[in-house]
This record gives sequence, structure tokens and C-alpha cells, in this order.
Amino acid sequence: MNANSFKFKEIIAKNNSFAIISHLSPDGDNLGALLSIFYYLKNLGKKVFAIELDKIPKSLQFVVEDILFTNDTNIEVDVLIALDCGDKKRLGEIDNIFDNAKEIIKIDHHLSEEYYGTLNIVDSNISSTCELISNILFDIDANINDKIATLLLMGILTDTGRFLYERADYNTFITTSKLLKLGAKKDFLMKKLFQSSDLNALKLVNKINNEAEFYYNNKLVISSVTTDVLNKYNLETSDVDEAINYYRDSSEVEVSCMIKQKEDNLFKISFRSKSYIDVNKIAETFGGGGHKFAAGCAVEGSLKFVKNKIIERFKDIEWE
Ligand SMILES: [Mn+2]
Repeated sequence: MNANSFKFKEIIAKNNSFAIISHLSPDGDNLGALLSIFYYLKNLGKKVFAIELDKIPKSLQFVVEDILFTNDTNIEVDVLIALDCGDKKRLGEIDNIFDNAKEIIKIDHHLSEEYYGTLNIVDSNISSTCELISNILFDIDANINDKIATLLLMGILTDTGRFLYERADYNTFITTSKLLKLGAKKDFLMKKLFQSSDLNALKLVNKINNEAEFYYNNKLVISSVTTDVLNKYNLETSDVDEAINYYRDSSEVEVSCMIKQKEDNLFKISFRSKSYIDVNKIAETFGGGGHKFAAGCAVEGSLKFVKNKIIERFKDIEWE
């Protein structure tokens, strides 16, 4: 058993109350991580709070139907477990829980230098936080039932783009294989995650793609969606998340960028790259972050201003 797993096991054994939290804007990996740890601790008879600070996208609500999240950030617990979150500020307003906890366990795979835990289990080379958690749970010989295995597989599937991305490596397949053996419901997940799109949302994704703009010899593509348009279609930003992948998968495009309006003068930007551009570095210049091939940030200003800022940031890139 490796030293981190040992400490993890020890902290779990010695304490009784836990709060589990993940980053704002929930995705498949952070929800899978949060819920798998939630059920794991519940099954051990621990007192567990899953902290909900942000809206769960419609497409992922199928996993949380029977879960009771709490919005109470004044609870006091022995241990805070923060998952899939590089930077403390992306955990939201949880200073009270943070300051009162005896132990803080950070489990994450983002590129970040922030070691805000008393135990930090961080591997920025692993596909997903769910893969990392799977390995810890295997290592400590934890009881993983089919429900937990399914949740862990959900994080691996979503963060690897169904094994499309480079970080889905030999080890990812071994971990996946073990999860399947433990009863992870792959076919159920594939249908729920990738074949349950809202028809209206797909129509809007089509429109967004039709209006995309190309720069630098088609190496960079920028798409955008405003709240006006989302309202017209009666959709939320997470409904059109797939739009960013469409042109990235063309042979010419290296970077795909999606701008989503959050408020009047505030835009959320997501970047995806395919082979060699480190979009984490680009996002960092805007105060954001993420991974080499997927990163994000927020920028204030008009849509036109934001778009121009992005184009400018790629000015000195050496495209291959
Ligand atoms: Mn992740």
C-alpha cells in the first residue's frame, strides 16, 4: 500500500464526520468522485455531508436523484474531502468548514501548485480524479459495490472523452477493467451520458457550430452563445457543452474555444486542444486553468472584446 493510501485509510478510520466537496460547475468526474466517496463513507457507517454549491447540469441529474445534498456551509466536521479541484477558490464559500476541519484531504489531477490539504493526493498525469480514487480504493482494499464502481467509471468516461484523450492510457484501461468486474454499468452510462441529448439542445449546438469563426489558417475556432439565445431555446449553458468538440475533431483545427455568456458583461471561456497547444497556459493568462488539452477561465467585457482578447493571445503561437 502506498504512503498516501495508508494515510487516507488512517484518516477515514480515525474520524467520524465528513464533508465532501468538489469544484463549481459540476461535471462527470467531480460528481462521480464526490458521490463515490459519499457512498463509500456511508457504507462504513460514517456521518457524511455532500456539499452542493452549484447547479448540477440536467445531463448529470440521473446520478443524484436519491442523494441529499446540503447547502449548509456552517456545518462542522472532522474531515473535509475536496475532490477534483486544483484551486481552493474554486471550492466556493466554504471557509467555515475548511477552518474547523481537523483534516483536509485533497484528491485531484489538475495542474496546480496549491496543496491546501493536510493530505494531498495529486497526480496531474492521471486521466481523472475518479481513476485516482479507484486506485486508492483498490489499494486500501475498500468495499466497492456496483453503484460506486459505476460512479467511478462515469468520471473516467467523461474526463477521457470516452477514452479519446491521451491520458487514457494502459493504467486507465486496467482500472476500467477492474471497475467493470466490480459491476460498473458501462452500457447504462454510455446511454445516459452520450446518447440522451435533448433534441432542442442538439439543434442549438448545430446553430452555434454554423456560426463559428475560424482564425490562423483554421487552427483556432471560436464559437459563442449568449444568454438571449439560450433563453430563446429554453436551455442552459451546460446543454451546449458538446459544441466545443465538433470542429476540434476536424483535421485542421488544433484549438477550439467556446465563449458562454454568464452575466451581461461576463463570459466563461472553455478551451480544448488536440495535439500540441497547452491551453492551460492560455487560460492561466486570464486567471483560469485546467489541463494541457482542456482548460477554462472567465473574462469580463463585451463579447466582441472577449473574442478579440482570445484571438490576440494566440498571436505568437507557433502552429504546426
Ligand atoms: Mn477531472
